[in-house]
Amino acid sequence: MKRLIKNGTIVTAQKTYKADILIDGEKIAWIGVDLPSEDCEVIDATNLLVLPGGVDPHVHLELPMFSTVSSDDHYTGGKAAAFGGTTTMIDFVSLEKGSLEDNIVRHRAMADPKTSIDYSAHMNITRFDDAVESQLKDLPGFGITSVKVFTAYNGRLRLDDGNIFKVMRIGGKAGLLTMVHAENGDIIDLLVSEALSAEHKEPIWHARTRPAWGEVEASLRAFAIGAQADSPVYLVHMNVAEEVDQLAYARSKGLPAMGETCPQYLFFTEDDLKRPDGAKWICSPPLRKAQDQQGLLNGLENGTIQVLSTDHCPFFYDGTKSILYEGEPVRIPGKELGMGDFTKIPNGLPGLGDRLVVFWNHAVSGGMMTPNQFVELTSTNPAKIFGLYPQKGCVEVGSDADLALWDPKREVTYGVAQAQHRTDYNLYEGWKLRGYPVQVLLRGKTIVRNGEWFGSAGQGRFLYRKTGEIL
Ligand code: DUC
Ligand code: ZN
Ligand code: ZN
Repeated sequence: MKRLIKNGTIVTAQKTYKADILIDGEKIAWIGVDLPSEDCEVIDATNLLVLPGGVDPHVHLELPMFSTVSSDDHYTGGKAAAFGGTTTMIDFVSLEKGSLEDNIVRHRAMADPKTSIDYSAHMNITRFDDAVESQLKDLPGFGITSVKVFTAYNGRLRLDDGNIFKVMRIGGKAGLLTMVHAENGDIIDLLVSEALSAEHKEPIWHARTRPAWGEVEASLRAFAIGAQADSPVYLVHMNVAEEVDQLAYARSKGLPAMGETCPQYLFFTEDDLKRPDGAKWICSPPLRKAQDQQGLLNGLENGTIQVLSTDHCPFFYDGTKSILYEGEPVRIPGKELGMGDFTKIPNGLPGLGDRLVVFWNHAVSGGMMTPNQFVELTSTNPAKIFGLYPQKGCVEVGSDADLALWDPKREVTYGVAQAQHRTDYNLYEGWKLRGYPVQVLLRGKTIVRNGEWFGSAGQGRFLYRKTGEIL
């Protein structure tokens, strides 16, 4: 049966207009005024906006960390995403034993049967040897057109600059985008060991041992290595105002440099780490200062930063106690592992389901951005940069019918009960939000309506991506 979304107001990155949307199977088949409704199931979108489903290009699902694992998997994470209006997510293939292909196959064997929304993955390049060197160019054949490298986590994830250069040089030729986690690994390790020797173990020391300037220099280094390797560079989880300056500088020189930030860096500061429950806010890189929040918001507003993602990597705050998830008790070791020692607190926080609602509330309901800019930052740009456009990221004939029916007037007191993440806390507990998705469709099928879930494990698909655009 065809479905007709009637009387809604479509919001794309370019324009806002009233029109009906005819869905045939999984695709948008027709967009027009007063479309005929014979033989259609009609969805009334009067007084609602119709947005393309959100695209979150930076999430970590079931990621092993320390002696535990991030508490959302591709089912629970996808479900939480859908409740918040996001219908596509991209996570990361960790590089463990075997070839790149072996690792991709293992990752997909874990994720494909579970995923409840469409997903793809980036490939982490955390070792560089002859095998990796020869296999990198094959990644697009597996539908993976982006890799992530690290300038921190010495001895674990970091590559030296020469090897980052080699990854970028091969990647640039093979149509891969290199994403960079930019911090100064040497200085972090030194400061962490000094802090521990001085018995500084509280969560605030997580921020104090990862200085902002380490990110500033590492981000310019990343762009400069990209320039030498003739490769595009995408800076992940930007959180420092001066990092935005580096990105603006690189772009002003004509470099193919892009970047993202995440809601936690816009709405919280390192002062939150000083709270009694500060462990909830531990993520890497850490939260910064009020002037950084402003620099990041300005960067999003003026187009220096292209994407708002989440770096979703949730852990329980108290993993010794169960929560009820879909009626069953669940507990997964979490932040309590680092009680009394910040270096043992799993790094990461929930955000996948929160991203659209908290950012809309602030940016659009707050009058700082148009709904079109919102769609651009949260759906269209990530779809373009990561090679999913126009299948995802837009409302166009021929695109997947991934849609969020959005009530801009709906007011919600938000928190762990509304967010559907599989964890025991939410950063935005008690926040009053204005603007909320009331119905969400994945490839034409309603998966969320008025707070009810109609989705299932495995209904999502792995997305084979093409080379993305440089924005
Ligand atoms: N940062 C986190 O906080 N968690 C997972 C990975 C990352 O980069
Ligand atoms: Zn990172
Ligand atoms: Zn991350």
